[in-house]
Amino acid sequence: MIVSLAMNEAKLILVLGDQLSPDQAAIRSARPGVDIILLAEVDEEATYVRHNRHKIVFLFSAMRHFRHELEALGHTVAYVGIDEGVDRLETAVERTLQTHALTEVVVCEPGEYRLLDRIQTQWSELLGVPVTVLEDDRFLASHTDFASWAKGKKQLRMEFFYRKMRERYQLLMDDGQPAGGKWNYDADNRAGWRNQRAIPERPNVSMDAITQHVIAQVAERFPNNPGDLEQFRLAVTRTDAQQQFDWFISHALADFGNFQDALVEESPWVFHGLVSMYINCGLLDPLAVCQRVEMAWREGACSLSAAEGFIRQVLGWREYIRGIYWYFMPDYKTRNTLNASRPLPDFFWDAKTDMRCLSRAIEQSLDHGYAHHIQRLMVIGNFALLTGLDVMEVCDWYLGVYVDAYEWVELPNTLGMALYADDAVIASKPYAASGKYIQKQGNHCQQCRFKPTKMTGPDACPYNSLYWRFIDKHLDQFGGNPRMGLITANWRKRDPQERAVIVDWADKMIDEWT
Ligand code: FAD
Ligand code: DLZ
Repeated sequence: MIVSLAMNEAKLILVLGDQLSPDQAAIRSARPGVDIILLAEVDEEATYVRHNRHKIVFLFSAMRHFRHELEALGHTVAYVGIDEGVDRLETAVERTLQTHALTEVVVCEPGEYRLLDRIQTQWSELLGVPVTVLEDDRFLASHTDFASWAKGKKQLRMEFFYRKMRERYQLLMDDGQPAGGKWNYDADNRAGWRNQRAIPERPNVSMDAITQHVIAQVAERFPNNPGDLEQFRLAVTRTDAQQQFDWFISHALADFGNFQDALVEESPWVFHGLVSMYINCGLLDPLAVCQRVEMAWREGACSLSAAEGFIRQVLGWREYIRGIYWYFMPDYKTRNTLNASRPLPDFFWDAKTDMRCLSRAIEQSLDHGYAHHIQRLMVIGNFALLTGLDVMEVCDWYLGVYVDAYEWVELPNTLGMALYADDAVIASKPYAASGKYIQKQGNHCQQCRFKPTKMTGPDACPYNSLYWRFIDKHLDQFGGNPRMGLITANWRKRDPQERAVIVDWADKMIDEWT
């Protein structure tokens, strides 16, 4: 008797907007016909940073489609739409508990500390029922895996973590050795763009009535957020996301390797995968994506350096970044190694700057919610690093503006990798570069009024003097870093008057922007 009562006690399974996988832990625990699955579009999640409208449309439409996917699997779904004006997730949960006889809440752990902390410390008391948080096992390294790898190590370098992951998942391995005899083909992934290839047109994703309705709602509710909704082209179902990925395999993967770091005036996407948004919200599975890329290489559809370059990003960087986030939070978010505190220039919100590379990268980030890695790291991030922009303001910008951004992945990439603010956990030296690097990687400089060959003066590329000012400002700090030794020694050798002119010029520009 007791057993059957317990069996009939129904649970509320809360599914967050980035947990849209039918086999995630909380949904696996759901009993069709007994438990209720709740999906809720709520004000707080839509406004805690200034999200790109593409991100909001993408998630709301994907959530609405996921509801139908769950119902087709026999689940009962309670759905709260944004027009119901529910303030936050706990309110949606509370209401559902009141309208159904439910005795427990189950949720797969969220990807942001702010939410996990609140659920773990407040929800049970607030809601009056037990709340169970299940580990998110859609990732390929669990918290325990990462912690046991990290334990006792002085430096947590991605490369060594990645090798372990390759062995564990037997990706690109032949007889216990890395395929081709090398673990990493990064040196083959850095070609600059000189119009070597035609860049294929991305296929259109068909837009159904659900997405059109969400676009209208979001346009009305979020009139001042970035995002040109006329250009919304993202897949919102598992099938369409898979089709986008299949297109990448057939049309772009072969060139992805060579041009991974290229900066291209004509195309925001170049040969990139455009899959982070789908993997991060659960429409694509990270292991399946890697296995498919390995298969493409084994079938001769791409080079080993292309396949390895891609798998390194997903199996290596993505898992490593997530490991770092949970290993060091909440302290990680408070770090600011270089004491950067300048306010964000206005052009972060309208892309109106004459620096062509920066303007293009910001413009497409605002319009589409997408920029590829080198734009995020070496154009926008590099500018923020050199200028000393406030770490939290920059992080909030990245968290809002990109369709694929959740704090577990945004924060270590921005605060750690781009801004060198995490006490050198991720990067052993700052990813700082002058205009020369940007010129080498692409063709923006040809359209730019600034000259990468000039250091100061109205037509000098600002990245040049900003770079040397940055070195000058942190000379003592960087002087002790063996990887920065040559650069700092070169700077010290320069004529003090010449140095002062460069630093003053950079200071003047920074004062104008911030
Ligand atoms: P591709 O170039 O095709 O790469 C394939 C996949 O590898 C990506 O889809 C992604 O899943 C994974 N990947 C590659 N690099 C990283 C990385 N450093 N960290 C995690 N995954 C990686 N990625 C996000 O998913 N969300 C973010 O909020 C985010 N913020 C970033 C902020 C900064 C400052 C930087 C430098 C990088 C950030 N990245 C972020 C990583 C990377 O830039 C994006 O994953 C990538 O640009 C997504 O485009 P894509 O799918 O075309 O990637
Ligand atoms: C990003 C986002 C947005 C815009 N809106 C919602 C929402 O209304 N409901 C929801 O469940 N999730 C949303 N999300 C994703 C969450 O912010 C995300 O689940 C947490 O930040 C944890 O990663």
